[in-house]
Amino acid sequence: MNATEVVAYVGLGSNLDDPSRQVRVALEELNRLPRTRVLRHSALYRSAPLGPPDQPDFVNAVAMLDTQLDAHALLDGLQLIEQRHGRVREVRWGPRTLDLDLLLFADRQIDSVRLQVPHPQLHKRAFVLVPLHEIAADLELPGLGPLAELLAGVSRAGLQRIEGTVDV
Ligand code: A4P
Ligand code: MG
Repeated sequence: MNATEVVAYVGLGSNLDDPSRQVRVALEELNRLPRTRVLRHSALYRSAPLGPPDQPDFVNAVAMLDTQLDAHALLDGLQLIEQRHGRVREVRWGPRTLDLDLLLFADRQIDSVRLQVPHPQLHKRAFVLVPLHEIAADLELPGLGPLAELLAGVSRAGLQRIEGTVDV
């Protein structure tokens, strides 16, 4: 890895139009972003919706990337993939075909108009912390502390690992 490459983590979520397939296809698309590779990804997890309860369960996963893109260019790439999946922004925290959140970008803390990293909700969400822990158990989150400690503070109720997940 040369000096311009960094490791980043992306959270994937879908609860419409065959969510498992949406997430699997998105993992392949992440791997095709310019100057970016998926190094590792978690299993898929089924999770009860956070937000309006009258919506289907989500499928969530987390991917570890290495990338030479800067954080905003990576966000552009994530949003293009979301758009290809027919994502229409309507209800906050409502149903979506694909949501890609930039969870972590190296050990950076970013607070711009378009981008907050670490993702502001990350430390409260079992559907992010559990799959993240599966692929990066020893992670330290900038400004937030050890992943294992954050994980101990959230409930796993409503979260279920989907067995039989195959690698891309
Ligand atoms: N933005 C700022 N920081 C980031 C970042 N780190 N990663 C900005 C991605 N985007 C970031 O996002 C709105 C704006 O956030 C973007 O334009 C970007 O510039 P959005 O995805 O359009 O809006 P949203 O997803 O409706 O809102 P929000 O607050 O991002 O929702 P979340 O946090 O993504 O949550 N329940 C379960 N079980 N599983 C889920 O995956 N997901 C959500 C959505 C709600 N409930 C869920 C799940
Ligand atoms: Mg989002």
